[in-house]
Amino acid sequence: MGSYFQPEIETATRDYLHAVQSARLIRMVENCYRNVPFYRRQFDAAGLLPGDIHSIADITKLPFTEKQDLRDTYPFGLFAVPREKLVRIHASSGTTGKQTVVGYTQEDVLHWAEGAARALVAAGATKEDYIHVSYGYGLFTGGLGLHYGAELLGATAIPVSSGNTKRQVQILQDFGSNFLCCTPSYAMFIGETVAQMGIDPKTLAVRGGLFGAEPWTENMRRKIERLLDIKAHDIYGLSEIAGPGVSYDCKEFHGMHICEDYFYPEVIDPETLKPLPDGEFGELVFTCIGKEALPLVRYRTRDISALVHEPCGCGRTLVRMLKPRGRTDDMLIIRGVNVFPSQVEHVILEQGLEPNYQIVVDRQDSLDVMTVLVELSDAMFSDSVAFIETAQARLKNAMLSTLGVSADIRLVDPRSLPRSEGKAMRVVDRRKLVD
Ligand code: DLL
Repeated sequence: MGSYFQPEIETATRDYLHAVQSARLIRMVENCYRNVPFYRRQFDAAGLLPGDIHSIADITKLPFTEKQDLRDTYPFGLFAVPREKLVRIHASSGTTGKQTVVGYTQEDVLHWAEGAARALVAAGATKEDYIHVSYGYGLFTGGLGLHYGAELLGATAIPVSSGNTKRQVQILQDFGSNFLCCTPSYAMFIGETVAQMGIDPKTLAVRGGLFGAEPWTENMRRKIERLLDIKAHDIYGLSEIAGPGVSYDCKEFHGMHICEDYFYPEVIDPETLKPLPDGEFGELVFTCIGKEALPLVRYRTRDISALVHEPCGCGRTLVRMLKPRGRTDDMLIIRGVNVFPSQVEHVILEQGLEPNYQIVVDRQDSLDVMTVLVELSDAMFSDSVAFIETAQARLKNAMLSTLGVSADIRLVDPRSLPRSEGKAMRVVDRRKLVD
């Protein structure tokens, strides 16, 4: 048994949770129908009225929402509250340079912070602790998400943000940070830097970490734990639902407990769209039953996971999701940043180059490295070396400003990239994610 941030919810009975979920779903559906024209149209098309929803068991009557719906209504079209009720906007990258924009009311920020605080406590943090946040601060939800969670807990947030790894280590050492929050690949890099700087991790005060925003494995968990001499906890979230803290590891490390009082989960077969039983892997779907500003209905995350309702040794009754195994779409996560191959293609075309390209992703010194190979056209091939170098530099800058993550660019000879007779093999992902 451990301690909980909100035991009344985290250890509630199923009946109590169902009652909370049912009441919130009914309120949410009314809110959507009244305030979001998109949902009114969807419900009308399905012949549904808010009065048809009586309990959480009726959730399967509702239509699904997809990322495309957010794009089609960019930027604020799915918001259910007037502007004066919004207190925060975040965004994540999209396919054609357009971002997926999400908004929060004061209540929404509080509930999100509660999720992050639950995650911190489940990892063993208390109000006595220094929480070192190395997720990026900005439109990405990682930094501010853990930051608000730490403050709500009453712990001390250290908003370091990402980058400048030696300085990160210096701060860990000098401030005596107790918990480290960053992507698992960055945690590995920080761990390796600690070793390079000749520091014995046992001399650091850091006891645990909350690592997420990208898929990682049990093997990587063991490596990080060894490198930093800590317990490495997984934390999951997505901007559309809330940031980090939608679900989190407890001390049992058998799946992440979902804040199902706010984010109701289902796992469906992505082909038939039918719900799957416990333990079966499929596409994770969330309904934001407790959210005011962006109450998404049955949002298809594209993440592949499975649900487990069995009781957990930690005493929490909240359902668990198993470590995400990948995605049903082609989205890549490079150093925590979401990148779609179509976005890369868009930049290449914008720069007047041919759409014959390949994206190679590798891991060097625990960090993701993305290289984009782009074929020169015959005309460009005959140009001077200086011209080609300028084109390469321009493309590199354009990639960074559109994707938000840097890419190495290699302009290659015409017709030198492999052609495919079926689907183009645009991505070569050399990162090993299997244990
Ligand atoms: O990555 C929010 C977050 C920040 C989560 C910090 C955890 C820690 P997005 O940028 O919108 O939001 O990306 C969401 O990242 O659909 C998953 O594919 C992936 N993802 C997030 N957490 C995990 C995790 C943030 N723990 C997308 N394991 C999601 C595997 C994860 N994949």
